[in-house]
Order: sequence, then structure tokens, then C-alpha cells
Amino acid sequence: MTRLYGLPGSHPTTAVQAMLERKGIDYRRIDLVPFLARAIVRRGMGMPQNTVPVLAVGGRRIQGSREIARELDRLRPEPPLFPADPERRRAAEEAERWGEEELQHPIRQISLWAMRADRAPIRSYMGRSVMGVPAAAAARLAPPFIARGVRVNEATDEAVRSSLAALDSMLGRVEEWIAAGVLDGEELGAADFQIGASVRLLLTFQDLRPLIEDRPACRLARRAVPGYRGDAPPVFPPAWLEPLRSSSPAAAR
Ligand SMILES: N[C@@H](CCC(=O)N[C@@H](CS)C(=O)NCC(=O)O)C(=O)O
Repeated sequence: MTRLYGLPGSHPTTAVQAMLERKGIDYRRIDLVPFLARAIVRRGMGMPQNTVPVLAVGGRRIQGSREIARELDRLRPEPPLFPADPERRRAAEEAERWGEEELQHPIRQISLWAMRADRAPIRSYMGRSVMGVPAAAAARLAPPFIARGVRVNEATDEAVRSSLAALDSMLGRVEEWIAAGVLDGEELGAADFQIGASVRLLLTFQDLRPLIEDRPACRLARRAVPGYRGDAPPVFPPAWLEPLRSSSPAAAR
């Protein structure tokens, strides 16, 4: 059985999950307990980085959402995660690269900052248990590891405030790709899942949701990842949301 190792709430893990479902590959998602994850991934699995997702498939372990996408296409070519036409593939790969290198991180910073500011919703991002630890206990243990995640990922007030201010233009970039037919085409591919999972995570935040949910980028996110575990009550200072509020289609009505 194919196993997908992740962390609760992890958007690149959810991107890979959506790819596995698109391929019709049977899998089990195993979310690691945050405080054990680094040691399990580095020492237990012998991976070069200490991050998830890691996919165990066909006797091999592959780390990284982009690497996994390519391995899935090698293992099961149909339906493909990348266009066959070289020019279209190049454009899809550029969108996918941007999704991984430029969109994923600010959204990780936003999410970690929010979880440190209010720990109550942490539980909602977990299943019934995390590696056999009941979710309620795992959620109680999580805050120091979230604080560490905030530090390691430099999710400072300034960084998160500027990431929130940049969301309008980041979603705008996704929408340009949608308009150009690179994303949200007839068949979804790796770039749609990569970007869609990140945007879908944003939709779990109650104060962001009404400001963005009518946008084409969010329709793509819901199409790529129909369900995303987690729901967080309002947590961001209203002034930080002002740039997003003034650009929101709801503001224009
Ligand atoms: N960019 C990598 C994801 C790397 C990453 O930073 N993953 C986070 C979870 S979203 C992680 O594993 N963090 C390790 C930790 O928090 O200990 C990919 O797309 O595979």
C-alpha cells in the first residue's frame, strides 16, 4: 500500500494527496506528530530534508511535492499530471515551481502565525488521531512545536502582515494563469494541485474566506481540493486585512 507521510494541515501534503486521488492510486495518509516528524523523516526514513510530504511507493521513498508529482507520472502515466505538449508543459512547470517556491511559504507563515495566536482550532486540522496519539492530546502538545515552526519559518508579525498584503497580487498571478489556460483546464494537473492546495488552506481561515472566496483562484482551489480539514475563527488584526479587503470583489459591491 502506498503511504503518504505528512503533518496536520500541511498544504504540500494535501497537494500530493489530491494527485494520488486524481491517479486513482490507493494510499494511506499518515500525519506525523509534529515533535517527532523531523527525526522520523531524517533519521527513521533517511531522507535528505526533514520536511514532508514523503511518499513511500513501490519500495522507494520520495520527498518533496514536485519530485513526487514526477514519480507518480512515471509510475502511473494515466491520467498525466503534466501536459504532453512541450510548450504547455513548460508553462505548467513554471506555475508549479512558483506554487512551490513562492506561494507555499507565505501561506505556511500565515497559518503558523494564526495557530500560535489562537491554539483552539489546531484540533480541527487533525483527524481522529495522529500516529495513534488521540487528536485532543496531540493538539494539546502542539503549541511549543508551532512556536518553533513560527521561529524556523520566520513567521513574524511583519512577514505575515506583508504576506497578507501580497495575497491579492499572488491570487491575481494564479488568475492570469487561469485566463491563459495554464491552470484550471479541462483536466487538472500537478500545478493545479500544488497551487490549489495552498489557496485551499487559506479558505480554512474565517477572516480570509469572505474576502477571497468568490475569486477564480479560490474556485480552482475548491475544484482541486474539494475538502480540506480545518476551520479557524478570525485571528488576524483587522488592519492587516485592509489591503485584501479593499481589493476584494465583495468590497466593490
Ligand atoms: N516545499 C516542500 C515542503 C516543505 C515543507 O516545508 N513542509 C513542511 C510542512 S507544510 C514541513 O515539513 N515542515 C517541517 C516541520 O515543521 O518540522 C514540498 O513542496 O515538498
